[in-house]
Amino acid sequence: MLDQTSFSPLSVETLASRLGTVAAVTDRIGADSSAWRVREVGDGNLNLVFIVEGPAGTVIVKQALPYVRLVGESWPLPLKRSFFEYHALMRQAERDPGRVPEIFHFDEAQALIVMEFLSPHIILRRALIDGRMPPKIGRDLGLFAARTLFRGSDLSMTARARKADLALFADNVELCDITENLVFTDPYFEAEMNRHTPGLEGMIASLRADRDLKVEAQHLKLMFSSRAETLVHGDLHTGSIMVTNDDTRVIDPEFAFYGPMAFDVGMLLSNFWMSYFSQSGHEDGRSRAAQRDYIVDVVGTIWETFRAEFSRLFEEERAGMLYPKSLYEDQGDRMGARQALDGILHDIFTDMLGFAGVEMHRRILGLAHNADFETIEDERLRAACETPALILGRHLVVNRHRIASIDEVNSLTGRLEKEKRP
Ligand code: SR1
Ligand code: MG
Repeated sequence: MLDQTSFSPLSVETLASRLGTVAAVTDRIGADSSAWRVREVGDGNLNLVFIVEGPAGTVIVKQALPYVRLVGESWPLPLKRSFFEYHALMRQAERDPGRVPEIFHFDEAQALIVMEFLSPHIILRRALIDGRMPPKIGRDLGLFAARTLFRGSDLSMTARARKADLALFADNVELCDITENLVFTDPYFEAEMNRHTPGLEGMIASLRADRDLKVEAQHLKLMFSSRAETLVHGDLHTGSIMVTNDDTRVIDPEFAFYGPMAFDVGMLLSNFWMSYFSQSGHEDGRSRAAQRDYIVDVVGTIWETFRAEFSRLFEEERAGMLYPKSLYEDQGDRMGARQALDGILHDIFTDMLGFAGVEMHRRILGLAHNADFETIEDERLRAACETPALILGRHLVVNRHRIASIDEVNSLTGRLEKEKRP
């Protein structure tokens, strides 16, 4: 049990004296802690993040706070999320080497992780807002999703190892509770912490009166809470990814738990589609048409890469208890294995669309909005950008079983974007 009594939050003033004797830090940035330069740069909803620069190098120190930073001490949140983040990062590093920051030190009592300083990386969400087009992200993210999701499941692990991990991450109750409420429920009624851009009231009223939508959103919540298929990142949006033109890193898996295969991919694609609709709010005199085309291309690449890599792993690495080769390949029935794989991928695709839909709604109607829309200062323009995302979100949640391909969704985003223009 984590002893919360010894916990003490770091500050810019105290960090050097607190970590000055930790070899994992001094070995990397230099032992003279009086020469360290410390900046707090956390801009997320939950934690403290420090950049610590010494004569020999730089590290990141991330520390959980015992409450939700975005809201304040009135919303307590356990420090143990740092433990889940650490363990998720270790597993992701094994399952897709090089795609997460290197971890140098973990202090469970202080809920802090010392990790690689990624430079000159920037947050992907920021890059997309600025109109940048990092060229490798589609492939990198598709591979990351396929490898981490496949290799954390009963398709790959021994039943004993997977069940041990299932038990380990089952205690991440409070972070799951955030998602269960904020993503699947709060957008669909007048929850206390909800907020929205003025001008969306008519749209909101119609979404909250939409019985099919509310039923489907709860079906998705049931899936989220009960389908312990694999270790998911749990919060895989474009703010949890850092990029350069040559490198892509996935950060912040503190929401990790055993959940549905489709959850991470749904969250991820949703955030690209929201970025797509936000582009016209960032035009600044120059068209963002090319940026929209780029986003469509990235979405297609992520999904196709995910499919291809998941299929490869299914064929080459399938060693868990599910769909054993003894039933198919070993009997000369390769078609049987193919049929099983097609069924799995079909279900992931359908569920992924549903998760993408609720994510759109919660980022526009709930507590935690995204900078893609929030940085559009003109509220009328912002509402105009958010409206097609709300419409698409509803379509994805309610009609997901009837959507045949990722191209179909990308074409619909194009039509909705055109319709919104005067
Ligand atoms: C109260 S936490 C709000 C959101 O921030 C995190 O990044 C997750 O997305 C969570 O839903
Ligand atoms: Mg985060």
